[in-house]
Amino acid sequence: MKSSIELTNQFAKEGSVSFYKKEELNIIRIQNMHAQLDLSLYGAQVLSYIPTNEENLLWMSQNSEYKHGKAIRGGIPLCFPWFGPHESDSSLPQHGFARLSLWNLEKVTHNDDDTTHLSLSLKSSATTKEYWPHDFYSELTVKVGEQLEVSLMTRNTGSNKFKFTSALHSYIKVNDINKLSIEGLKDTSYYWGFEGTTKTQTESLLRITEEENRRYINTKTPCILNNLGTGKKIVIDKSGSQTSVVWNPWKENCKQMKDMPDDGYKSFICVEAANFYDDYIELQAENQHTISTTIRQQ
Ligand code: TA6
Repeated sequence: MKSSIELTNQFAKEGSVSFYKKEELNIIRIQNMHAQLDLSLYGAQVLSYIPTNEENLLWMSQNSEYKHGKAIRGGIPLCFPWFGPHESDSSLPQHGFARLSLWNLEKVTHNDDDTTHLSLSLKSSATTKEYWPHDFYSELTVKVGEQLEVSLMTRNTGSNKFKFTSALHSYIKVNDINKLSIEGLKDTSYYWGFEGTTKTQTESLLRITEEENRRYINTKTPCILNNLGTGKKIVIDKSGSQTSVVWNPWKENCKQMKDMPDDGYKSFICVEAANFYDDYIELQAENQHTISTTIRQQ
């Protein structure tokens, strides 16, 4: 693991790229004319995205820990190479090992339009093979501009095909969950949690009034979050994904989660681009797949 001094020497640029430590973890901060973004190298997890003169669009739990071996609660955790519990071995970590791994910072580039691109990599190793026996190379690209774009590319670097599921588990900050409505999922079928049959959403606007754990299938459309009362909308678009997840744990579950304040559920909604159910990804040797999400305020 590179120290923050080594990272600073290699990548820092006065006024636009800096590093700091949060408990055990190295965080990179990007600052440009469009936004400020913090990302943890552990998990390659975006922690915050603050468009200039605006508030953070992402939610981060004030009770989150920043320690190796723990998932960070908030921002955009990467779920890979499986989403949810492992399908056959419950001793393996929920949502895979990507969010629990130290990623390598490969590049930070600045472009003429003052956007900044970051790329981080994770490749198979003896450690990843304790969880998943395949050879792979994953690259996370984060584009910091007028909108936030996060793309997770995975390539099969072995000689046998493999399958995986994944998600960009975005925690979006909302002013008040009771005043939130989500547009874009009308007439879309979804599984609720681990239920085996689907329902179809008939409402054009989804309101969150209790625990929600909807896994929409065959959907490619953006979701628009209306923060009622503020006049602000957040648009979450995606590609390389036909599954969208909407999750809020609500009151009781939230109390059980140590890394979330008791009333945390009131101020976020997870809207996730995913590959799950029939939308799992199968890669032949040398093939690759990219799942992306964009988040912007309107
Ligand atoms: O995406 C929804 C979900 O899979 C829920 O079932 C819930 O467990 C959530 O993710 C959070 O998972 P985590 O392991 O981060 O507590």
